[in-house]
Amino acid sequence: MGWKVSASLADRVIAHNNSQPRETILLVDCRGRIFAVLGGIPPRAKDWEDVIARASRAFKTTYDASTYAPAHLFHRRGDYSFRNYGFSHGGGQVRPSNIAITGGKNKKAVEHLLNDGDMLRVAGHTGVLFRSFAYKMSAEYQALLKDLTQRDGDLKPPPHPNPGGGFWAAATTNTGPATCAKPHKDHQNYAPGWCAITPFGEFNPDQGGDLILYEIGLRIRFPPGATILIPSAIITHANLPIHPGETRYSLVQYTAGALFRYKHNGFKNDTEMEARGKDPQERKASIQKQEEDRKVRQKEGLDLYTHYDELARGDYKREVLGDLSDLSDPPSDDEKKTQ
Ligand SMILES: O=C(O)CCC(=O)C(=O)O
Ligand SMILES: [Fe+2]
Repeated sequence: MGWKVSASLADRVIAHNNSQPRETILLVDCRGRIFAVLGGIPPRAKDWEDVIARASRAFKTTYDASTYAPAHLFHRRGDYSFRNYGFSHGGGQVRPSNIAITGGKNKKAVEHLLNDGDMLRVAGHTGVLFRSFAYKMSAEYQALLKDLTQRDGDLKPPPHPNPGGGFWAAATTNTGPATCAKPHKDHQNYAPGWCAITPFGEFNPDQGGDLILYEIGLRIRFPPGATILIPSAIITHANLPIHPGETRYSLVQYTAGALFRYKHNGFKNDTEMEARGKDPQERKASIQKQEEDRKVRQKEGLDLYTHYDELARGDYKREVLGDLSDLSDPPSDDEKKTQ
């Protein structure tokens, strides 16, 4: 493998966690916002090991049945095969569209993988984690998916166990066979949003495959079947290499930031917005407004994270406590009586 973790980063490793993958670990920032979740495996699913073993075989079958262009074998994120499925926006497109897949056999193979019953259970579990620990954010994702698919019936997100119940507009199937990502950010993803990463395959998680989060200096043990949700557009992440002969695959569920912008622009792309009004002054004002809007939206984006205080008080939907920006304690029962 062509990279390694620098000594200075290794020094900053403060967690080698998930040794009990049935536990969920929340990463909380200095303002109490839950900005990432080490979701582990579903605590009550006794058969999860079998689910993941079968899904891992389905990844191998998909890899064997597919052909890959060089760009899907050697790329910014590493030297391993991958295929994206779902819909996205950008690259000068007028409106969102399904991600093109070259070759009928390749399309069938990836569709077969994502529709596999065990993969659907994984998709269901990741959705539960998203909903539980970032309810407002997950609701935005779900609303976006609904709005876009209702406007354009041709758009097909990855399958979900409850039809119409999914969150992410696209999925990357990293078919390896030795998926080890180099340090990167997925800058096209919605910036504050979460992507969900689940590894599969036959590798020893005590000796490789760990997920490194650079800016926060964490190395996280990442066994097959565990799920981690991170803002992958803003945190540089990578995997430790695995041993020769081992296999590692992963499923990454994500939504492109351009889809949120398209909705925010009233279902228009950025270029259409900028072109509004032929008068140069008008156009300049429109672009400036868009920039200002973007800053407001960045702040609004951060507000979509659940605060740990809210969760600790049972308010996972962030509806009971309202604005917690001053982080003060809620009034006690006695105080409430005198108010
Ligand atoms: O497989 C992983 O753990 C990470 C994969 C990843 O970051 C990606 O595909 O963008
Ligand atoms: Fe990534």
